[in-house]
Amino acid sequence: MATTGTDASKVALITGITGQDGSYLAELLLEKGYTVHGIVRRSSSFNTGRIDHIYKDRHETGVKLFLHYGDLCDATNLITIISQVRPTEIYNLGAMSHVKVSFDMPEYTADADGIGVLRMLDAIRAAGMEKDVRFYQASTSELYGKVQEVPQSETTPFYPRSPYAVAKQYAFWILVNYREAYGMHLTNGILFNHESPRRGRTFVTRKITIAVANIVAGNQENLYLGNIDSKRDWGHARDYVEGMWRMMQQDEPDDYVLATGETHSVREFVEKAFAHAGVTIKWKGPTGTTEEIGVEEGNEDRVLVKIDPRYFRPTEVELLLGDATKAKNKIGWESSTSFEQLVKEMVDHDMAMIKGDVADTDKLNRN
Ligand code: NDP
Ligand code: GDR
Repeated sequence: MATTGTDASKVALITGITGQDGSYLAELLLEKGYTVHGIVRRSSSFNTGRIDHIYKDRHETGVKLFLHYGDLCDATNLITIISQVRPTEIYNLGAMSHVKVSFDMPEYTADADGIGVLRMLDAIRAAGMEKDVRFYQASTSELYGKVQEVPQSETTPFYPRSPYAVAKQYAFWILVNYREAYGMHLTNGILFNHESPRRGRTFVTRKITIAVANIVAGNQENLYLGNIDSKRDWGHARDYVEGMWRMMQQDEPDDYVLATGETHSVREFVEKAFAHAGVTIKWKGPTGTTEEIGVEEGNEDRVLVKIDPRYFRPTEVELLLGDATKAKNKIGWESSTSFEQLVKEMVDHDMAMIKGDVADTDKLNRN
């Protein structure tokens, strides 16, 4: 694999560093000897729980992680940060990343997820750094949307099905355009769903694993879900940030799919998660309707899963299954966590978190 310079000479700037992927990526880059700068949104409550364990006050010695207040909706701020930090690699992970919420906030989503990328690219140009920096854009399998082809690869046509995906499609193409127009090192990583114990709690996998932990502990009765028949290609976020880094080490910029090559329904995720906690789910009622329920096998009066139409999307992405052959051949990347391992790690984590044996990152803060 082609690399440039020693890692100690590398300076990364990460937008979205407080998110799931940003926290794993920051850990990885610090391990590799990078100096890491992250953009953090000002919030009235602490939003740094996922990175508190790697953050040191900048007055201490040996500090390699620096945080800057900023926002993808503020062009002047981005120009200032990029000009001051002069990164060698930028990872643009910041986004309003919730598909369902994008239907409630379409304009903001377009601004942060679409125009935000344009602002980043123009900030690089304003800083005169277009030949000095490599840029990673967090593109998504949501671009494939309505099923055109299975499995989905870099050549599958896009058909976005949400304001989020439409904004990400703008981001994808403005990046390709700037790459061709200005010869910049810009790469789209088209990542399929990836999860972890650090996944936001309103995404379906984490919502399920926290609910399982709470139900088993007797803190909660039911789990309410939307469409349990949609299928996703779910990998582990830790594996996927390694793929992002590998893309940035290539001499030539390109676009790559990262995926596991397996797909599973939400229904299967629910079954596996409960099974791991010792509960067997049995489905009752008309399949795929709002009357369907999930009960405990052998104790069928105990209703564990209910369907709430509130969680359905106006337009759904029914089936995602990725083909990551190009990433395997060109950057030597493969997903290394199985579906079973992923579910187990998340359920184990959330059961321990409910018991108080591991920290709840949403409650941590940097005093
Ligand atoms: P998260 O939702 O966990 O993190 C999103 C991050 O973006 C947070 O740090 C958030 O800050 C920040 N952010 C939100 N809005 C803005 C803004 N206006 N300006 C600056 N920062 C902002 O997402 P993930 O870590 O899961 O995903 C990372 C990226 O990858 C996102 O762009 C997502 O769309 C994309 N993606 C994710 C996939 C997945 O399966 N996880 C798959 C494919 C793509 P705060 O903490 O303050 O909210
Ligand atoms: P997704 O992730 O939309 O694929 O986007 P999410 O976990 O939100 O949904 C996956 C599937 O589960 C169905 N579903 C529910 N979803 C949520 N959130 N809550 C529920 O109660 C529920 N019930 C069923 C959804 O309808 C959907 O089919 C994620 C995000 O990380 C994006 O930023 C990223 O781009 C894509 O993955 C790839």
